[in-house]
Amino acid sequence: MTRLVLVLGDQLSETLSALQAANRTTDLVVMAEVADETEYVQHHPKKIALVLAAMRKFAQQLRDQGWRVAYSRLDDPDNTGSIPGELLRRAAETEAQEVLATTPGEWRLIDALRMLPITLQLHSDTRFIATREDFAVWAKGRKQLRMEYFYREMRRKTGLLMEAGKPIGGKWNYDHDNRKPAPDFQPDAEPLRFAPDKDVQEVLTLVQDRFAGHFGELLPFAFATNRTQALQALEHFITNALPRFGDYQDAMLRGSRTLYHALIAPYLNIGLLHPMEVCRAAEAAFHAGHAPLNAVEGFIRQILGWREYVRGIYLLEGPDYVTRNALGHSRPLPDFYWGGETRMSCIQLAVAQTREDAYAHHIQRLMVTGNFALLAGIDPHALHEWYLAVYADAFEWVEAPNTIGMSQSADGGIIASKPYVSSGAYIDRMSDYCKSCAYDVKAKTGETACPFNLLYWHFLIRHRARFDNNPRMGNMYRTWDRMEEQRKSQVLADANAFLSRLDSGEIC
Ligand code: FAD
Ligand code: DLZ
Ligand code: SF4
Repeated sequence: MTRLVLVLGDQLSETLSALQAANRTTDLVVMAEVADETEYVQHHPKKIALVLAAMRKFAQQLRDQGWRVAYSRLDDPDNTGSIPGELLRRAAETEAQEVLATTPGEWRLIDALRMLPITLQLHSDTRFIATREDFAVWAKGRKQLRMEYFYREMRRKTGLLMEAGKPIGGKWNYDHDNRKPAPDFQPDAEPLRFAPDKDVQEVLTLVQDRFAGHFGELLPFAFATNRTQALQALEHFITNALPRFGDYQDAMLRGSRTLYHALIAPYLNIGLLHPMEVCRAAEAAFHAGHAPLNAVEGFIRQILGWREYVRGIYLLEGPDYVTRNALGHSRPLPDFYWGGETRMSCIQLAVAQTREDAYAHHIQRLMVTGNFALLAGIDPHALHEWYLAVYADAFEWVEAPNTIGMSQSADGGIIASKPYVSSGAYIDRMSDYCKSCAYDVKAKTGETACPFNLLYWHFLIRHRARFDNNPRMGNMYRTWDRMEEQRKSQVLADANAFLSRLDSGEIC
C-alpha cells in the first residue's frame, strides 16, 4: 500500500526523518509549490525564488536516487493551493491511506497537518542539535531561560571547543573581544555568488510574473540552490571571512553589506546545510590555526547557542507567542520599512539593502530597524510580519523569537534580560552611517537631533515602572535622574513632536 511522504520547502535534507522512515520503492514523496505558502506573508521575491528553485532541484535529486516524487508546480492547473489540499489530492490519486511527515517548523502547518482526515505519522525533526525534548528538560524548573547557560550545556554535550570537560581557552564566551567598531578599511571578504542556471532561470520567470507586487528586488539572484553549492558557500566563508567574523560581528559599513558574516542562514533554514557540520567546519578551522578562538567561538555560539535556543523557546511557548505584546505597543509600522522616504540614514540604508538583497546582518536587524521600532512603540506583530516577509532566511520558528523576544521585549523578558535599546551613539560608534545623515547624532534635543537620541529617553520614561528595578538598567535611570528638569522636559517634548510627525506621515 502506497504511503505519502511529505517534504516541505524548508525540509530539503536527504537525512529528513520522514524520508528515513519511508520506503523508496513503494512510497510516494509529495512536494508542492502552493499559494498558501508563497502568500502567508508578502515574502521577498528572492526568498520565494530560493525556496522554489531549491525544492525543484531537491525533487530531481530524490528522483535520481530512485524515489518516486509527485511534484506540484505553482502554475499546475490542478494545484489546490495548500499543503493539506495537495496531500489529499495525491491521496485520492493513489488511494494512499497514510502520510509520513517530519514535524513542520511552524505551528500554523503543524496544526494544519493534524487536521488532515487521513492517518498521520509525524516524525520529529532531527536536523537540529538539540531535540525539542532536550530543550524542555533543560528549561524545566528554571526561573530564567538564559541562552548562555543553554549554550554551555550544548558545548558540554557536543564537545565542541571543549578540552578535558573544560572550554578551550578557559572561557565559555569571547563576546568582549567581538565588539570592534566599523573598520576603517574595506573588508576583503565577499560571499560566494552563484549565477542562475536554466532551472533557476525558469523559477525567476515564474516569480517575476506572479510576485512582482511584493516588496523586494528579484534580480540579481545569486543564492545557492542545492547542497553542493551551499557547501561551497560554507567553505568560502570559513576560508575568507571566519577569521575576522568575531572582530567585526557588530560593525556596519555603507560600503560592505556583509562584512565578515556567513550568509548561510537561508541554507541552514531550508535544510541544505546541517548546523552540526557547520559548527564542526568552524571548529576544524580553529584547530588548523586558520581562525582565532574569539571568531570561532562567536560563530559557533550563534548556531549551537542562539539558533537552537530560539527554536526551543518557540516550541516551548506555543502558537500564541507571536501575538505577545508585553509593552502594549500599537503604533503602525511606518511606510519607510517598505521603502518609503526617510531622513534617517541608518534606516534608509538597512531597508534599501533589505529590498535589494533580502539580507541584512544581525546588528542591522537588532540595533537599527528593531531598535527604532522598539523605541517608537511599533506594534510588535506588524514588525514580526515584516521580518518574516523580507529576509531570505525568515521562518517563523527562528524569526519570531528574535523579533518578539530578543528585539522587541514583547514576550515579557523571556529571551532578553533587558530591552535592546540604544541612542544614536551606539549606531555612530559601530557604523559609518551617521556621517551621511540629515540628523545630527551628537544633538540631544532640537529638530535636527537624531531621533534615536530623543526616543531612547522617551522609551525609558514611558516604561519606567517596568524597568526601574532591572539591575542592568539602573545606570540609565540614574543618568536621567541627574539631568536638569528643563532638559528632561525638552527631550520628552522633542520626542513627542517627532512621534507626532511620524504619525501624521511626514517624512521623518
Ligand atoms: P552570521 O552572522 O554569519 O551568523 C552565523 C549563523 O548563526 C547564521 O547563519 C544563523 O544561522 C545563526 N544565527 C546568528 N544569530 C542568530 C540568532 N539570533 N538566532 C538564530 N540564529 C542565529 N535568523 C534567521 O535565521 N531567520 C530569521 O528570520 C531571523 N530573523 C531575525 C529577526 C530579528 C529582529 C533579529 C534581531 C535577528 C534575526 N535572525 C534571524 C538572526 C540573525 O540576524 C540571522 O540569523 C543572521 O543575520 C543571518 O545572517 P548570516 O547567515 O550572515 O549570519
Ligand atoms: C517559504 C515557503 C515558500 C515561499 N513556498 C513554499 C512552497 O510553495 N511549498 C512548501 O512546501 N514550502 C514553502 N515554503 C516553506 C514553508 O512555508 C515552510 O515549510 C513552513 O513555513 C514551515 O516552516
Ligand atoms: Fe541613524 Fe541617528 Fe545616525 Fe542618523 S544620526 S544615521 S538617525 S543613528
